[in-house]
Amino acid sequence: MPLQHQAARVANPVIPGFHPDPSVCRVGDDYYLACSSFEYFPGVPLFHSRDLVHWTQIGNALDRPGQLRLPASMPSSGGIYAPTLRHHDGRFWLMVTNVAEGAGNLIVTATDPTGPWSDPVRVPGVPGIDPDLAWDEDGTCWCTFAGIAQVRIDPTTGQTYGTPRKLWSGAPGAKAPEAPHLYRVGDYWYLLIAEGGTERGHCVSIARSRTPTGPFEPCPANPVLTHRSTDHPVQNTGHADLVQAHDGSWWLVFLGVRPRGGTPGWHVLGRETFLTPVTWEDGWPVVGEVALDLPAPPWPLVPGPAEEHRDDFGLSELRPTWISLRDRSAEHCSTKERPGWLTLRARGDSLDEPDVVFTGRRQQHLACRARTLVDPSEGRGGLAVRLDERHHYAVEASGGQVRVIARIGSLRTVVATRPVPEGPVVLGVTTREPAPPHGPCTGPDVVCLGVEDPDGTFTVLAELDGRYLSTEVAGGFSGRVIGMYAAAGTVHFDWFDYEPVGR
Ligand code: 6LW
Repeated sequence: MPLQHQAARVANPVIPGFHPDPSVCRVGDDYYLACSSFEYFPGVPLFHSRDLVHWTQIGNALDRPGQLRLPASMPSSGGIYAPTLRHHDGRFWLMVTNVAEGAGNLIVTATDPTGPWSDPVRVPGVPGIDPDLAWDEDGTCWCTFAGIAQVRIDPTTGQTYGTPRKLWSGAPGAKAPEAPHLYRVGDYWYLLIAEGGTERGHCVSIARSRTPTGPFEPCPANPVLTHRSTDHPVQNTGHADLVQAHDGSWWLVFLGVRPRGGTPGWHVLGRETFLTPVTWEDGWPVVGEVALDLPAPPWPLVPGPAEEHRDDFGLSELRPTWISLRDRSAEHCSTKERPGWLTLRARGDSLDEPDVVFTGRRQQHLACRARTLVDPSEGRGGLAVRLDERHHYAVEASGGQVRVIARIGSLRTVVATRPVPEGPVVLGVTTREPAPPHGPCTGPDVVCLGVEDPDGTFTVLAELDGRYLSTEVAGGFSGRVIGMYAAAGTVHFDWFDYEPVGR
């Protein structure tokens, strides 16, 4: 891999788009990171990096139906929450919660992080979300989870021993002590947590003890990271994980959001993964300033392979960046049925269904453009920007017509229609900044949906306010996903391309 000319500053978020709850570990000079995935299949995106700055998705830990079943009845923002990824004893360990009814906590392992990952081991004795795994010097394993409580565990069998004990709940009165990670650093065990809820009050706090089981002494400088009550462009900073780099320096990965527009501000890409350096003073970590352009780490940068903007669906397996709603059975989603095309077969008649057949990718840039060539001759379907089943914009084709549909809360409306020649048609969506003047009521962005004429001219059929596809409006934990769907019959897609517009 060629080394990039050393840049002075590098872009944050290091993993943009809907990639929350990052958990990171290092094996030699390689770094691995996992995120939450909620109602999408496959679950738990996994990334690799050689420099902590450039991350390439190498797979998804839960990529077989036997590992992950997400029932249609499960609401959006249910499903897979907050993994912990660790390397111990020659193996990768990933513990995560499936909040879908009857599922709970589970552990999967792999010797190669690109997979295969094992079938899940269930952990019924851990009654909370955000499970962490940490091993004592003698090999004893501790599972610490939201609350913050802890129980001894055999991670190979999922057996827990005794009842969970409360450890520390962060600042008195603060809501939602969660996202614990426990580490041995020097003479202390450090318990890193998030608190204040995952919204504007979110923060990161830490406590330490001589033993992994406490008692824990809170850091006098808590919270060690928060952007609450500031006008910093990165808000909701929290849910963090620490890693010591190969040169001995320390770094924090954490989630943050980029709200835009007037007041109260709307973030549309979900919670993203950021990086910042950490130093130690008097045995406590000091979190460096969070910047959208981060001072480059003091080692050669190693960019991964350039991201391919276009997918011609020529491979028998979909790339790991594609995610589908609830499941991805061959009957409903296939690149084999019509080689060189993605074939989606409908189940449910609109994007308003929680388990509509939808396969997409995370919107990772504030301004972007996506297009697809759809053949609707055997059905009805199109291109959508989806936040959840109650918040989405789509441009769809069938029967010689293209229509733009907006669903906002309980309102659904056809915003525009246009006749098109029968046969395959290119549908497109772009997101851009609102035109000036900007005021207190200006939204975060504008979502433009349209169609390309046979001569290649793109016609915008509707320009819609992006705030309605933001977390502040829709609620929940996810972010925008742009993708293809089938709402009736069988719909074929020849290619899909996505690219940032500007930076
Ligand atoms: C996650 C919790 C949180 O389990 O949000 O921001 C929840 N932190 O730790 C869902 O991502």
